Amino acid sequence: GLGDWADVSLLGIPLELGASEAGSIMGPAALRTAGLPALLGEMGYRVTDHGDLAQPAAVEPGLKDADAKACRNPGLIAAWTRLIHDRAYEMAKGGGVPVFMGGDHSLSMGTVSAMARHCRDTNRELFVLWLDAHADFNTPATTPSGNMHGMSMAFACGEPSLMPLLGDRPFVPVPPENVHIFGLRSIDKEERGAVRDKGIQVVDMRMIDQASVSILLQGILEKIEGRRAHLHVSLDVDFLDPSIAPAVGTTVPGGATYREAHLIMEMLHDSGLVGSLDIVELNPFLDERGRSARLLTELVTSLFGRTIIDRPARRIRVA
Ligand code: Z70
Ligand code: MN
Ligand code: MN
Ligand code: MN
Repeated sequence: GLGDWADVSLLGIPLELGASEAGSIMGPAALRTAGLPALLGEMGYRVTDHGDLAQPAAVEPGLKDADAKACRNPGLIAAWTRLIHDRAYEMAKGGGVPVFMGGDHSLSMGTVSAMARHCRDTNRELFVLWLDAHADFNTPATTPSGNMHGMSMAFACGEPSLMPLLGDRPFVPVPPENVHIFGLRSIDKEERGAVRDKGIQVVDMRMIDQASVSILLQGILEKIEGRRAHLHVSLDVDFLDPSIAPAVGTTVPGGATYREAHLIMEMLHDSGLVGSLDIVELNPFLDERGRSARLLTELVTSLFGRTIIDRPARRIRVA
């Protein structure tokens, strides 16, 4: 139920092997430098910082030969996925709200699968809000790049060719109708077909322009409200417009504005539904005087209840 004052568990995931551009390995350090743990502490949360995961050794990924060949770093991504899943699952069991500081978006294979497993244990429905310019719904058979950060949502929904990445851990898929991609503006041809065929819920940028983030997000939250639910938010930096968040490898023009992004975070806070958060694809090597890291930190404090003026208190649900 709703905790009086939730605990927050931070985990740094310095992973960049799922992307082609190096630098997101420094993401957790930049978020710490921007003050994320300290600010949450000052807001009154009990913050436990679990530090950064250490790079694991590659494992045999278990993919079919042709699939492994189509992917970059499959043995290391498999090792990371298992490590992240194990730690994320333990953090969820420990209570409080896990915040995963990436690292590229392939880390969500571990975090989302762990939240799905935790939700099965606790008899909750998992919903995923994927704030991203991309759908990340490629498979080894459809990827144009080989980059596994473009496959994490397909994995979380149970893409069969990717299942061996999780090794012997119990895999619990996210029902595709519980996945809301929000902010989509770049999708590959075959991804588009898969997203449609699977029944993934999509809010694209055109819809945002025509109907506003407020109305569209409210619709999603109303669907989830009143259920035994856990909402996992996966925030890809490229959801934001590159003019306000330049620290990202593949910039896509036409992203969310500063005000849209803050409003989303404020509405998510007030919903009381958020159970866990990924912050991914921050590449500090490409940042301008730390502004992207600082903006992300600000957005996270809005998600955790920072307001412009006093408002009736609502707390994040302890999932
Ligand atoms: C493309 C691919 C992607 C992020 C790029 C791009 C995927 N669909 N994801 N940047 N965060 O290569 O699969
Ligand atoms: Mn992404
Ligand atoms: Mn993206
Ligand atoms: Mn829980």
